[in-house]
Amino acid sequence: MKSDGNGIEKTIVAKTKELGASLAGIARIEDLRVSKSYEIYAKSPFYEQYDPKSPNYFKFKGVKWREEHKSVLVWALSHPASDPALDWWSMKVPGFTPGNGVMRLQSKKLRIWLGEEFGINAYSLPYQIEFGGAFLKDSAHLAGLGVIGRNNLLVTPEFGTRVRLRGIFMEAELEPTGPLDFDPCKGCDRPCHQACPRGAFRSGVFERVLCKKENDKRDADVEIVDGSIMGIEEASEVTKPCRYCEFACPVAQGASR
Ligand code: B12
Repeated sequence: MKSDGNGIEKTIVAKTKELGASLAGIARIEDLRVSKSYEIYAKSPFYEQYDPKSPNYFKFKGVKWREEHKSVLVWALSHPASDPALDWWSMKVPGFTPGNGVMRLQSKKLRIWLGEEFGINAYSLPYQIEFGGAFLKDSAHLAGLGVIGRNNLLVTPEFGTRVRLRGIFMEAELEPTGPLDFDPCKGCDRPCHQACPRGAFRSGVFERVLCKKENDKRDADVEIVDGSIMGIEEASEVTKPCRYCEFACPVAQGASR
């Protein structure tokens, strides 16, 4: 299917927001394939299952990006500092974090709606790259939700860095809704770099190994949290990922949903 030029993209973005997304947009998969993360990741994968030498290196564990997938719908859910539990991990929570749980359901509803409303076949992307997921910051940049900041995160005008992302591949050639003309890091003295407890920006750019040290430590530092906080019946073991670089970003401080 091809865009009819009559604003199907606007209808899809509006529906995504109606279902609870804070921001939404569309990008071309051919642009995503050549985006920076794919170039870098092929040289230094975070997950050892990723095999850049395989004939089709988007193929992980039998999951493959299909030729028919032409566009990605990407959306953001605001994760304000006032609602920290959205981001806490528990094996007992569907989708592992309360925020991901919400986005998984949005994804299912959107996939069904795209089929019923427009006859578009869609594929709800898993979060993990090694199970066929896509790089969501690059997708969101191309779709115009925000730009990649010096903190290595997507910075959006409306919510700063404090969003979580999700995506759906669509068998439809749609017009991209981005990128955005926005340059929030220009002239900023980079409080995000100072805030990192591991000095992950000490060289001036993000160093994954240092960031991972902090998140691995937090992974081991589990706390028992009441089920009511995580939206489930029983108490569970919870880990709280690091958010110092996110919270330090001055863009849209104080924004809630
Ligand atoms: C693996 C992973 C991690 C790993 C490894 C991180 C890494 N960056 O390598 C660990 C556990 C360390 C981690 C840490 C964090 N993560 Co993380 N992570 C992921 C995951 C699953 C894949 C990311 C990845 O491997 N990218 C590939 C590498 C090569 O790229 P990169 O280093 O991240 O960044 C590249 C791009 O920015 C690109 N780039 C640079 N400039 C430009 C310019 C343009 C124009 C474009 C298009 C691209 C581009 O090049 C960069 C490499 O130098 C994504 C989810 C997903 N499916 O995308 C979440 C994700 C990126 N993480 C997220 C978050 C929030 C975090 C943390 C704050 C921890 C937390 N509270 O969850 C920290 C932040 C660290 C930081 N400042 O980057 C969010 C980001 C939200 C946002 N606003 O951007 C995501 C999207 C998950 C989500 N739930 O929404 N993460």
